[in-house]
Amino acid sequence: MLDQSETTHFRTCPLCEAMCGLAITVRGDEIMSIRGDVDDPFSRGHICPKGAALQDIHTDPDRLRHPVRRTASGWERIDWDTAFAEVVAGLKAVQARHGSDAVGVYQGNPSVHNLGTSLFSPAFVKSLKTKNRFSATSVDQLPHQFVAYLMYGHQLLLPIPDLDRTDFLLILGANPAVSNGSLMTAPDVKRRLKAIRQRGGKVVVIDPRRNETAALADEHHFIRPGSDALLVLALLNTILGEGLANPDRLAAFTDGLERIEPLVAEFTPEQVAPQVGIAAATIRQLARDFAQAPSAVCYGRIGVSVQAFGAVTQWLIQVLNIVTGNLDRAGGAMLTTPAIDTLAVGGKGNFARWTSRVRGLPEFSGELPVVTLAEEIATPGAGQIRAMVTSAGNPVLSTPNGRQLDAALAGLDFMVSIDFYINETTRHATIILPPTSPLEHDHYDLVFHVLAIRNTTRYDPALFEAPADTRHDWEIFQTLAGLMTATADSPPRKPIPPAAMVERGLWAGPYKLALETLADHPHGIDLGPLEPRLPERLFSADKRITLAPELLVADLARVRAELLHAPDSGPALRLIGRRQLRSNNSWMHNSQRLVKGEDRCTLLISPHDAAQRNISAGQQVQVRSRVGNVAAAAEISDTLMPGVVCLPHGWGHGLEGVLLGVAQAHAGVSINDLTDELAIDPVCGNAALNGVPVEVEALG
Ligand SMILES: Nc1nc2c(c(=O)[nH]1)N[C@H]1C(S)=C(S)[C@@H](COP(=O)(O)OP(=O)(O)OC[C@H]3O[C@@H](n4cnc5c(=O)[nH]c(N)nc54)[C@H](O)[C@@H]3O)O[C@H]1N2
Ligand SMILES: Nc1nc2c(c(=O)[nH]1)N[C@H]1C(S)=C(S)[C@@H](COP(=O)(O)OP(=O)(O)OC[C@H]3O[C@@H](n4cnc5c(=O)[nH]c(N)nc54)[C@H](O)[C@@H]3O)O[C@H]1N2
Ligand code: SF4
Ligand SMILES: [Mo]
Repeated sequence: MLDQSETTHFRTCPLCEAMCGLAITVRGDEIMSIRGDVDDPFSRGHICPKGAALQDIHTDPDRLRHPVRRTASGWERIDWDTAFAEVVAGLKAVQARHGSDAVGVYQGNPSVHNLGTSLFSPAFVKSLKTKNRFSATSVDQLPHQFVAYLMYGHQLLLPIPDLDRTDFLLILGANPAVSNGSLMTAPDVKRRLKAIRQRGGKVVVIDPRRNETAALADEHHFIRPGSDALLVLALLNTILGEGLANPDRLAAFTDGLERIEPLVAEFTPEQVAPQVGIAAATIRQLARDFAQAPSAVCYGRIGVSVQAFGAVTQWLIQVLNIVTGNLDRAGGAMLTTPAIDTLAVGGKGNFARWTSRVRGLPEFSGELPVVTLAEEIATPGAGQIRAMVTSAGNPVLSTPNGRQLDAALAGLDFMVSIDFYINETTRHATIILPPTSPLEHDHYDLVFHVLAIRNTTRYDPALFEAPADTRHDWEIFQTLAGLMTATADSPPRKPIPPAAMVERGLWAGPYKLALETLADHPHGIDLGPLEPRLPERLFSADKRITLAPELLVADLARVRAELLHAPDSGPALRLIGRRQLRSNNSWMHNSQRLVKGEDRCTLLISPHDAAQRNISAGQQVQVRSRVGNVAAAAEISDTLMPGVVCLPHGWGHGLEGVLLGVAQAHAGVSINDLTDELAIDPVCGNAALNGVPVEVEALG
């Protein structure tokens, strides 16, 4: 008999990076309400509409609870033993015929929000012995990891803006007021941004769109998409030229400080202003304000990561924080001291140990850039991908030229997806293995505590018991790894469940916490503000910062040739993306409460560009790029810089075979039917999703 009294459980929202505490009231197996947990010392009761929509995922009739197999007449339910056996047979058959590299893997964003996947997918992926591994990293934060690896010796040693103490926040290409922060876990981020100004500090936003964060800032400046490297170079030029640099204690363990001034010499504000679209005087003033603030931090996110100069820009942002002495000091960019030291166990990083077969793009930490996935599947020859494993990802909607990938996936010999939805990607699977719902398994943020603006820790046991005959992500991976590697004389080993691994990690960590202590604190434990960690925390062998890594210094030649002395970009408009509060990448559109209301998949266009093309508000327009075209309603808005248009990402659910009833009724179009798999940052292979040249014309 189910207990029919109401009880309230506290757990972390796993959807975005903010780690909000939730208070979930249930009666039996029914969710009565989901609210913000006011007693969570970190999130203080904050919640966004997606947090409440966790209920919709949990109860969604379209969410798979048991494995399915694709047949000519539709999907058929199969039992777990059959599913596992057929998956292993399918993968092994392709390996036997074509070699290990013929099996490709794609891991999506929720992988890092899922404890079981984080802990158990690596062994399975390793068991495949394939060089064809891909993930959402290369449409996202690859430049950050690449730069951290080169400068600090560990791909995850990412300096985090000390939001609660900074006097000056310079934001390039991020919209935390909507995204709730990224590589900057900061629940209730809007309140924290407002607090900067309330205590006399300053917030400046640089963005081709006057976004929702700009509304909270002192200043906003439009910037031509993809030109941020020039802006930061000019800031450095001014700071060094005017004698405003002061690396302070960082100088003692930083190599290459003397190299920066000559490198930035030609990038004066006057030189870059026409390309960047910001007046020279404004750039100079910004440089002075930044350098002279008691503390300051420059923070660049997706807008500067997924562009052709992502790595060099993320590097220059680090240099700016360092030469002004703002790395590793209160109010600057700081390093965390997480309760479980994920960095100590995770790999430091590797680069270019191999390259992709077709385009020769370099591996980073075992993964190839996902821009090359479709051609690796579609191009015949030795090493061609003939089978795919996807887990917690939807690359048909989330990676550039999604239509090309869609077609390539349709031609595979075998595909398995570990996912609870039949969406644009998983509809191509031979077999889908669905994990339990987010409320049915334990949760601990192994990654986001490392990226948080305060040191905190929080462990959440499963809220609901998993229904009979279901599997958690970790059980799926553990079973698959076991079956892939088992031989007659070495049967699969008994696994250590996630909770026990968390317990070990906590105990080995800097605070020596017991899991019981966390269990006694269901609202989480605050471990205090970030503290200076350098140089001890560096992972470089000599405990020194490499301020001017050769790979990045060399890329300044491309900045010079393609940005500073860029030929006139012609009449094409530049397409950028946007996030929306009630979306989470591609996969929350099956929640009625999140999609209700007006069509959100609109093309933002400036009044100037609309007038030039005789486009009126709400009119359907066609957007065309090198790779494809889509139609959307125009939304004329002066929040957009002239010459730039903007579509949200994650929409485009109208493809045949998608089994998401609500999402299909609000299908929208996919921006990644326009983004170009050939547009990349050549240094690390990250996708250049922003700044895509497009033409727009009125329809009908
Ligand atoms: N509601 C919601 N929250 C989310 C997500 C979601 O889908 N929905 N996704 C989550 C994920 S996976 C991530 S990685 C984070 C991302 O978090 P953010 O980085 O904050 O993401 P965006 O909101 O896309 O903000 C990117 C900004 O860059 C601007 N931009 C575009 N091109 C350029 C350029 O060339 N230069 C400059 N300076 N700016 C540019 C855009 O106009 C936009 O304002 O958000 C997370 N949070
Ligand atoms: N043009 C453009 N494209 C973009 C971006 C952009 O700004 N502009 N942003 C990029 C960014 S930052 C990111 S991170 C990517 C995201 O790209 P992806 O990770 O490829 O896509 P998602 O939409 O996050 O899809 C997540 C999938 O995981 C499933 N899922 C959810 N939770 C779980 C779970 O616990 N276990 C399992 N097994 N599955 C689960 C969902 O059903 C869904 O199918 O998109 C990128 N694409
Ligand atoms: S802001 Fe992020 S973590 Fe907080 S409730 Fe919304 S989706 Fe969940
Ligand atoms: Mo992301």
